[in-house]
Amino acid sequence: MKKIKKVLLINPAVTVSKGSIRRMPTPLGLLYIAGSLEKNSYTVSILDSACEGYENVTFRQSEEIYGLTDEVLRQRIAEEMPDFVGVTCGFSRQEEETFRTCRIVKSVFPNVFICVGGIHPYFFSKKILRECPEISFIIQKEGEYRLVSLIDAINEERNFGNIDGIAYRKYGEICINPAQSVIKDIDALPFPARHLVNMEKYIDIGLFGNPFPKAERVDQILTSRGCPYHCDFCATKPYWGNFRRRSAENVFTEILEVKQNYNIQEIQFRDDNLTVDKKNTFELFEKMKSLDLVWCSGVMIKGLDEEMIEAMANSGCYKLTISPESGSERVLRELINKPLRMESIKPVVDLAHKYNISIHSDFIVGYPGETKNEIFRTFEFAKEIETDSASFFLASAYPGSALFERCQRKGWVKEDSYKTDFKNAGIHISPSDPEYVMSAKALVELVDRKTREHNEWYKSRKPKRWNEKYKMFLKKHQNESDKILGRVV
Ligand code: B12
Repeated sequence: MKKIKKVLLINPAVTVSKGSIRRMPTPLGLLYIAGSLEKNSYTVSILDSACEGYENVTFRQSEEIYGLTDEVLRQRIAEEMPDFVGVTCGFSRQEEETFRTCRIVKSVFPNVFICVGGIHPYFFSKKILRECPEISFIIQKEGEYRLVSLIDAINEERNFGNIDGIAYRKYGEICINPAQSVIKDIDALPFPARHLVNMEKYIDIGLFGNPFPKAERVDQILTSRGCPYHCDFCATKPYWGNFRRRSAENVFTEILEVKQNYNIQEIQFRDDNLTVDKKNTFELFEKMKSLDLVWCSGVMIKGLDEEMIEAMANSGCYKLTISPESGSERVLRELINKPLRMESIKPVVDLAHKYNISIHSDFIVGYPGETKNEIFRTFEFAKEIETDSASFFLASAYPGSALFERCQRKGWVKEDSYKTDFKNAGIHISPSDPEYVMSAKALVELVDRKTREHNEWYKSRKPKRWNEKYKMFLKKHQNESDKILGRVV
């Protein structure tokens, strides 16, 4: 058999709800894997269908898909002449585009092995191997070392029995070797292989995690993996496990690299929670003070005090995204399982404002078990804490979360509702259930209306701050100004 030398990694087209801001972050997972493959002497190329085909938008029911057409994708894959193909599937909703991509790969190179990875295939390995015969392997969880082990094993004609964390077929049966190890020393990983993608296009589009940047040239960096908490709706902990971080020195070196290579002026941290290890975070902020950079991130409210917020501001922070989730302590404690005290939230928002850092807040409403009063309390609470912008999301049963399992047990979601029923997140509680509050359709309308209302309310109160905040977005995406109000991040 021909030895594998050249690996092609593909980011499929992206599916979002109609009318959403079409974000275009770098495919960080693939960039990490590429770095690791290159270190092990494989030749790698990356085909980001979403980015290359960003302008090609098609519509399917309530969804919007952006990425290369079948024809162009086929042609691009053919040009790359890969010996092995890896495809990422980070969101459950991405399943259909992932399958489409794999079918196209096989139509061009029928003998090439395809491996997929990411959160969704991990939680649905059996189902995916059953439904998509084009896929030969699924990497379980972190892929940097596992993909190299898999390709080495194929090249050396070893069997896969003792490779940690892969799913595959053997004589028609599906075998899953569970992922038993995690990468403890993230500093040991090569930096994401940004040189393999057209960074200028991502920078030009400028819609990374936070689509409302302050500076012209943005990039993202991940400083940690995993989370110390285990919120009921979230798939992070079951996938990434316990919190692990990179050293401040290692992160700082990557920041210097992106600044130097791509003239980056703004860093958006892609972490679930940037400030878990306070000592290390202070060290990073201290180093960042020497750079002419601005930054933003999502953070956990717990542990944020004046010393931390001042250090953030001094190192260039202009915006934090917090997730109070609810205006009701009962909902947080009993339903969401989030260790957050209500009275700690407003002081953090006030402190951030004192240091001229803006605050975006994410809330979840319609949580199974939540009452109508609690839902409306959340809308009031967002105003009371005076968050600069807010997104109210409908409780969503994402595969991999405890909520998804509960909803399945109760019969509130269909197995594949994440594919067809995304906007109302697939949760349908029957009117005869004690948890029923209102229909899924009414809830969707409510969250959309309340998100818009909140953001209009803030705009009319602080017009100067508002204009400043959205200046860069409007400079690049003038004709999408209405999207700011609907889903402000
Ligand atoms: C940053 C982020 C975003 C960003 C950017 C996403 C992006 N495209 O990169 C933005 C803000 C756009 C976003 C949006 C949303 N997000 Co989000 N997001 C994240 C977050 C915090 C980090 C993702 C990330 O970059 N990880 C870092 C990289 C290095 O990891 P990775 O890509 O997974 O790759 C590693 C492995 O998975 C594996 N791997 C991945 N691909 C491949 C491929 C191969 C071949 C191999 C071998 C291995 C492999 O190896 C990689 C290296 O170790 C995760 C939570 C988390 N910690 O994972 C949620 C998460 C992925 N998001 C989630 C959700 C629900 C959403 C939204 C639906 C939220 C909403 N209501 O709008 C939207 C959906 C967008 C859409 N397309 O539909 C869920 C997904 C759950 C699910 N089962 O679908 C997650 C898990 C959070 C959660 N609450 O549970 N998100």
